[in-house]
Amino acid sequence: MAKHASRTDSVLIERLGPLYWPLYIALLTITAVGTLYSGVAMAAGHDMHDHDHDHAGPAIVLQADGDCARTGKTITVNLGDNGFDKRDLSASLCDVLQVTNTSKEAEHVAIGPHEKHVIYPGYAEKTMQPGATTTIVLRTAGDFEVHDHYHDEHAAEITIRK
Ligand SMILES: [Cu+2]
Repeated sequence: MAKHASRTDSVLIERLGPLYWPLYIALLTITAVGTLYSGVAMAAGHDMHDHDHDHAGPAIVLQADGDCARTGKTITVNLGDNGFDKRDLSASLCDVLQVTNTSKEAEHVAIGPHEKHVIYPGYAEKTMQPGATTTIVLRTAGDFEVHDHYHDEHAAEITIRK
């Protein structure tokens, strides 16, 4: 009797076994695609933008994509009383963004949305008096908003390619 029962069990397992394979593969695929997607989204800076207005969590600390021992071209932008004189910037990794306060008031260049600045590697936010220049080595690639924290309606977009 016992012999018969165990035989039935093994037949059952043999029959059910193949059914689990598609499920197992589907699960693996979903996990792999999910991991890939979140990596790509983070690199492109998209995920941050979509969720920043919904909640205020801890600041996002970006990792550098390069040490930028050698820097590329310098992109100069003026931040005046009406905001940035260039609002759609494109750069390559390790280029240098140089923002000069040409307005009559103190300014403060921040990266990311006003509600949730990102911590950009090598850049410490600080107040710029009229005439002062802030220099940012573009060590992390992605699409970012750059804004004047004291007049947050003054913003520009920058795309940094690897
Ligand atoms: Cu801000």
